[in-house]
Parts: sequence; structure tokens; C-alpha cells
Amino acid sequence: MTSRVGKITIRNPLLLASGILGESSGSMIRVYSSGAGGVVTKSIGMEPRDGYRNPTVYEFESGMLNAMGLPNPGIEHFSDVISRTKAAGVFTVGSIFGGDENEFSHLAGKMEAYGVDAVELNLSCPHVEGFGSELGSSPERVRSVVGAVRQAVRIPVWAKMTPNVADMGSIAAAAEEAGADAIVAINTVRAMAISARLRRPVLSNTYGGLSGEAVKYVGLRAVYEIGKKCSIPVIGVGGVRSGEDVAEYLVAGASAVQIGTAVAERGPGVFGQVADELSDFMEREGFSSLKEMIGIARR
Ligand code: RRO
Repeated sequence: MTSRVGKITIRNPLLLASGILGESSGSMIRVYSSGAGGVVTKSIGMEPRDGYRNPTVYEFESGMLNAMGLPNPGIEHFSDVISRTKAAGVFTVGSIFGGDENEFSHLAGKMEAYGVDAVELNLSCPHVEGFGSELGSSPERVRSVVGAVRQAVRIPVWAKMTPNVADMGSIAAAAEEAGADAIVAINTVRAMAISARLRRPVLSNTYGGLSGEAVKYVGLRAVYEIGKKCSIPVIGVGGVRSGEDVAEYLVAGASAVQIGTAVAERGPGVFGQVADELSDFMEREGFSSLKEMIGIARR
């Protein structure tokens, strides 16, 4: 089950996606003990933020919509969280968001000093002005943020992409050219829920990000498409709920996957279940390593 993402080796290919249980060391340690290969923290910025007012989440049968609004304690208050996850031996990726390349470089430097194993750049939150997909929709801005972070740190730099653009491949290629070590795809799909009875949008922010089962096929398409344009590893995210979902992402070209909404729906035990299902699938289909599966749909 060992997974390689560039120079990094992870005990299995199932990582906790950013935004779910990733703000406290206790919850991340629990996720790791439940069988995750590692965790990605909640996205952390320069200052503490409360996020949007409720309702921030809308759940339905095939997924979830959220507009949390980047709530986080701020980078200066995050050092203890990382020290504790690292002391517990958890493979920890620090997710960060900023408004420009200077903020991203500062945040990445702090995360590196705190001891994270890699940094994930949130270039893709779909509903907060001045952050996320506003930067991540422009190849030039992606190039400048990734390039600046690359200069600022020695740890691996992962760039998390938005699906809400016409051509994800060229944006991922810009990240690779600027020195990213891996591409993470996808963040949530911009969407909204309406209540006909209340005659208004459901989320306080009106727009939010769609995740879960509903977006798996968008994620698979993104991983496949990015793999055609990039030679760095791709980490697949979106709607992973079973071992066979993981296998689909690997065959599409992903080196590892992240799981978010399924953890929110079913709890951290989902990691152990998905890992067992993946092993069973590999045995049934005659695969003896993850490497044999990666990208075979593209060959
Ligand atoms: O905090 C959020 O509202 C949020 C973030 Br940072 C993100 O990257 N993706 C998302 O769906 N929500």
C-alpha cells in the first residue's frame, strides 16, 4: 500500500483532504490512527478569520455544499497544532491561502519551520473574494505564487487546482513550470442551493462549493486531463468513498487521493474501510502494487 508522491513515501495513498477535521491536532491524530496515510490541515492564512455566518453547509444525498469562508486561527496560532501531529508521527501537509505571492511565501516558510512534510497551496477556494480560485484561474498568477513559494522553502510544494476554469491542464502546467512538486485536483465545484419554499438561496454566502459523490466524475476528468499536460504526480480529490473509487483515480493517473466529504459523512473509520476495499480490489484484479495501476487508462 506504500505510495510515492515525488520524493515522498506515504504509508498508504489515502490522505485526509483539507477542510475536514484539519484544524486540531487531536482530530488529525485520530484520523491517522484510523488508517489515513496522512493529513492535510485546514487552509491557514495570515490572520485569524471567523468565516461566513450560518448556514455554511448544506448536505444532501449525493454530496455537500459548503461556503465556510476560510475560517482559521491564523498562522501564528498554528505552530502547536503541527508540533503535536508531528510528535505523534503523522504525515502532515500544511494547507495555506494568501492574497498574493508574498503572503503565500511567508505562510509556507512558517509551515516549514513548524515541521510540516509538505505545503499545499490553496489556489482554488471557489467563493472567497481575493483568494483561492481568483488567483488559481490565471496561469500567470499561479506561476508567480508557486515560483515564489518554491524559492522560499525546501519542502515539497503541492498546488491545489480549481475545476471552475476552462482549461485546468494549462494552469497545472504553469504550476509545474514554476516548480510545483505535485498537483492536487480538485477543490470544490462552484454551485448553489435554492430553497423554493423560503424563496432564497440556502447558504448565507449564496454561492458555495460542491463536493462528494456528485463531483467524482469531474475529479476523474481533471486528473486524466492534467496527467496529459504534466509530468509531476497528481493527487486526486473528489467523491472518493470506496476502494474502487480510489482504483479509478489511480488508473486515471493519480498517485494518491484525498478524502474529505466521506469523512464528514461517515467519520474517520472510512479510511480503514477504503484501504481494505482497495486491497481486495487489487487482489481480485491481479495488481500487486499501486504503481502498476497508476495512469493505465492513459496508455
Ligand atoms: O473555507 C471554505 O469555504 C472553503 C475552502 Br478554504 C476551500 O478551499 N474549498 C471550499 O469548498 N471551501
